[in-house]
Amino acid sequence: MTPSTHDSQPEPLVFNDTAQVGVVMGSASDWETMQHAVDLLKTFDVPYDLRVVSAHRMPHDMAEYGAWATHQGLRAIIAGAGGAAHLPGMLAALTAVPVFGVPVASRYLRGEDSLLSIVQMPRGVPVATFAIGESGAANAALHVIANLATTDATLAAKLASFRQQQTDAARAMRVPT
Ligand code: AIR
Repeated sequence: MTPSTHDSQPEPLVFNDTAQVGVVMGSASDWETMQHAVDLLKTFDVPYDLRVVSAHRMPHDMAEYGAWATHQGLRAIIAGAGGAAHLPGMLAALTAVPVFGVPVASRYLRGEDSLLSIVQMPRGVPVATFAIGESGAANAALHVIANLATTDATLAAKLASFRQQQTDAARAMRVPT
């Protein structure tokens, strides 16, 4: 019997086997938000695997991704999605790799739906959930970097310098009167 499109198995995915961190999003339309996470991983030279995985449109791929994340020994997954944002939670269900969830702003509910979908996980399957939008994406990456830095002195030094520059920039701010 020919399987229906819904049941069909995709071709095996091709992953970046040098990745320490996975970055996934439910749609290419999430990229405007999620690029702020990737920019920081690039700045800190953290190797990552980047792809679209939709929990609802690509459920088999999501399961394959979860298995790969475990096999690869990823240190973290940054997962962004909008609306009924089930991707971060389902990845947390599929792998013990820590998941950092980014609620992407949705059109009608402005991301409050995404935030609640990601943050309200059942006990036992945590997702570390960040703010809605680009600040959340950036902070998810910075939090991953801070975790990696606890066992990587070079990364720790880079993070300290990043924080110092941020402090200097804030101190140099003047009220535009
Ligand atoms: N989405 C995609 N599959 C499952 C979900 N929840 C989300 C995407 C995106 C939103 O639906 O993460 O934020 C709209 O996607 P699109 O492709 O219609 O622009």
